[in-house]
Amino acid sequence: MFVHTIRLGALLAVAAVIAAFASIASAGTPEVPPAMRDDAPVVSFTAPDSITEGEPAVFTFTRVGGLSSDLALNLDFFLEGRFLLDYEIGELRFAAGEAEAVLSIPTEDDDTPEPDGYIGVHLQPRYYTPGVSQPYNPESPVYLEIVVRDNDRPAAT
Ligand SMILES: [Ca+2]
Ligand SMILES: [Ca+2]
Repeated sequence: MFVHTIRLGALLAVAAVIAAFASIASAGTPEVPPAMRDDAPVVSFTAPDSITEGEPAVFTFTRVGGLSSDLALNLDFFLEGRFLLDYEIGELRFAAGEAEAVLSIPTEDDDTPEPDGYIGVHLQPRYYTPGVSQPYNPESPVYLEIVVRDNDRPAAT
């Protein structure tokens, strides 16, 4: 549900995003990258409605348009519940020539009865500059979440 985009969740990609900005800033070349044109690819993504804990949460991204260069995505992550095995999620990018990029986040099948949770991904524009064409254009819906269902029964009392 889109309402969750305004919720403050676990922002897991901050370090990767900052690192990406830093490397671009230090490059110091005023050259306009090839993707910064009006023919910027359109990126959309899909995800299942729900999984059971222990299954990976898989978000599949597709780009339509220029495929010649690699393309990093700017993602925000939202989380409810304790389902992740690893809270460090690396940068996701399309390889040059590839129209599809898959983000697979492993979840843990623990023994703890707990409420169902979710993993949400918000696809953001990349390096937003007012009035300048973007390296890619996110296609709606830009936010999807996968419900993570618990599969443990409460302990007998
Ligand atoms: Ca379990
Ligand atoms: Ca559990």
